[in-house]
Amino acid sequence: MNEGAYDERRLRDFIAGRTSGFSRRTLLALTAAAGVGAALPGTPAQAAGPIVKPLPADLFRSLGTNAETLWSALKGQGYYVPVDRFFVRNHTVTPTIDASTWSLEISGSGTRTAHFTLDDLKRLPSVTRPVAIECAGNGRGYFTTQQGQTVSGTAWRLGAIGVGKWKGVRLSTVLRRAGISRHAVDVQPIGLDPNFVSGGVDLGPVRRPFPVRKAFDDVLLAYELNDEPLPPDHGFPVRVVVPEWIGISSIKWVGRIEVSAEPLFSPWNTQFYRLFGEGFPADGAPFDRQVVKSAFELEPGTVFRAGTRTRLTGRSWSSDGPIREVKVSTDGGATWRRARPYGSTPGGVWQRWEYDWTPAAGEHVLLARATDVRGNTQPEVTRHNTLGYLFDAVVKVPVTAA
Ligand SMILES: Nc1nc2c(c(=O)[nH]1)N[C@H]1C(S)=C(S)[C@@H](COP(=O)(O)O)O[C@H]1N2
Ligand SMILES: [Mo]
Repeated sequence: MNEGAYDERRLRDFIAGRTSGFSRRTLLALTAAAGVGAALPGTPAQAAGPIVKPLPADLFRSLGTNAETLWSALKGQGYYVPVDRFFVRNHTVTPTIDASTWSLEISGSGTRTAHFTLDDLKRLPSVTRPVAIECAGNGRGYFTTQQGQTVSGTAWRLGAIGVGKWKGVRLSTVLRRAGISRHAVDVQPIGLDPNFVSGGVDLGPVRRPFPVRKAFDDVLLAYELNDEPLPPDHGFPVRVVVPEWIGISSIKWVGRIEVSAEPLFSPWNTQFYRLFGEGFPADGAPFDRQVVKSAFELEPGTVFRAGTRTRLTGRSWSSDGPIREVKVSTDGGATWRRARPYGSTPGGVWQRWEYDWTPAAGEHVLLARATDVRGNTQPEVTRHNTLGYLFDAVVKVPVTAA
């Protein structure tokens, strides 16, 4: 298939809501031909260390350039995850960006070119929305520790999720003002952090395209998190927030948004963030949405007092709608009972729940399984994929009572 034919087919796939069935080699060739990778002139992005905010050991587990939230640190917290414990996923480092000289460029074959300063964006009508940012690899470590499988990537437990209250401007508002063409099909935000180098290859700036349809549906350009200006680690001065889609969609430190009349590709939708392995297409299966998960607000190995009633708490979430029911087992899965939901659930992003338990002395295995309003639920085993994405199986949490 030549490139023209390929593009046509890809375009038809996009329009039909399908994104599978194309050749990886063609994709890689296209990625190379696109000539992406040059940093924007006049927008210095200095390294300030992988992560700027403090990462105390009672709030975070550090994983290279990333840090995951300890679930015990969410106990007693409200619906939103405070910034001091919001997980960070950096491909390289948090850049230092001067908001007074920063501007956002909108350009490409599907739009007129336009620039917006931070003040320009703040003058546009704003929206505030509860949205979860969750890494597609959240739970990846359990492929190994629970399923005995080999996967590559950061071995997250379940702490690569945070629900925030994001304020910003609708991407659709900005794209209309810029002068988006009716021929535009794809939108690709590009980060101002340093280029990502993998296996000695410079893959250019972090970026991942999504369809114009999604851009006009519910995507935000956020400049506030939890009623404060965006913190450096979470994308200051402006990040993209893509509700219900995997975290990589929500590009931080956005400097340019490419709007294209042709389908766009980046290593982040061809090499990474596809499902590879046995039973998947050779080119990998594409995906954008998250799955159903549950977590107890405690660490594995917690020691409880035997014979004393204790209140277990946790949270469950799905990208496909609010949670309908959570069941808990305290005996390794032999018996299950309903957990009690509590608290307000703005936007239905996740559900807090509690479960009273009086443990006998000894070892116990806790499990929680959620079902959302559409009937999606958590399996016992997640189907293996080599990059370890979308782990949704019920997690076994060993604890002790003494
Ligand atoms: N520019 C840029 N945007 C990025 C990333 C990055 O490394 N650089 N990481 C992505 C990934 S993989 C995730 S999971 C989320 C994490 O957002 P957070 O660090 O605010 O929690 O940001 C996404 N946006
Ligand atoms: Mo991620």
